[in-house]
Amino acid sequence: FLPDPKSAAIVGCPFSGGQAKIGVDHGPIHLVKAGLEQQLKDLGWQVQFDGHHQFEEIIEESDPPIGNMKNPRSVSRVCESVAGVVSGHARRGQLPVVLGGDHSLAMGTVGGTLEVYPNACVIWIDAHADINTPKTSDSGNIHGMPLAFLLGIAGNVPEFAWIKPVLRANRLVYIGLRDVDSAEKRILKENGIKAFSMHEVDRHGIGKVVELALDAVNPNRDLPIHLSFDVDALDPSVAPSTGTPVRGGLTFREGHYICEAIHETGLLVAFDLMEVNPRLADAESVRQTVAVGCSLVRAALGETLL
Ligand code: 4U7
Ligand code: MN
Ligand code: MN
Ligand code: MN
Repeated sequence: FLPDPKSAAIVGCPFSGGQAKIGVDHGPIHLVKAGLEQQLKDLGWQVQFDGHHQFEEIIEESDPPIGNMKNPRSVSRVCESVAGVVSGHARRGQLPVVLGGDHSLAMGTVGGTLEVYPNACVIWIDAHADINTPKTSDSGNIHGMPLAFLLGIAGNVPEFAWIKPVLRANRLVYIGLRDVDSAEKRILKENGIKAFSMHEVDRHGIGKVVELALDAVNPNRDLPIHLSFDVDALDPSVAPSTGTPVRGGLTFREGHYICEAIHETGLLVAFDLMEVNPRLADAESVRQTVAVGCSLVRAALGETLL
């Protein structure tokens, strides 16, 4: 089944433990302060927002690395709780709009979506592939690993045993990649995962790329879609306030086009907006990044230009 038409739930996830820079936990607060809830209501949506999630009680005070994984217990417990919240909203027919926080949270968001929509496909918009395993990751930052856990290729990490290998490689597609680690390139090849890097965006144009991406994971246009948007997919001139900016990214319009085109399929069941960090860059850059974040959510929920 699909969610009720025009019923959404904003899930604010102020969490930064999947990476090392302070501030990304303030992303959701800024996005909501900018008026996101009312903006979605103005588009005709019923919006539930119960305040940001409080992770203090489940975050582990002492959380030494496991192998090279940083803050593993906190990340795991936060994601497990987010998965429950997301699946709860989805079961009630609402479209979860999850505001990060860092992209490790996607273990929770995608996990939650796939509990309710087991055949959903995932469209991952990012400069990065986020598919390192604990063994291949150089940084140890778990926001670079969520897809490895979701695909079940991360190896045996007992702390993450709750994550079932719910995502199949043929249901995952990327747009926007331009900073992929060499081990990640191997993982993508070995698993036959479809990816459209900035090279393909340059070659075909964004319109064609979105069509090809949908052909890859949703050939009959009948499967539910989880759209996970890392704001660093956008060019740093468009979205400067993020922890791992990479030049040569999507333009303002290319980012919005992706959201608009996915909305037009009528198949969107969950949307993540991740990695907005209002503590990085100057006040005007922060304002710009938060505004573009809100605007992407609106596009995914049906805002049109005409
Ligand atoms: B994000 C990186 F090494 N691949 O694993 C890593 F380049 O959620 C970056 O996309 C990960 O922002 C970026 O640390 C994670 C690095
Ligand atoms: Mn990224
Ligand atoms: Mn990411
Ligand atoms: Mn990032």
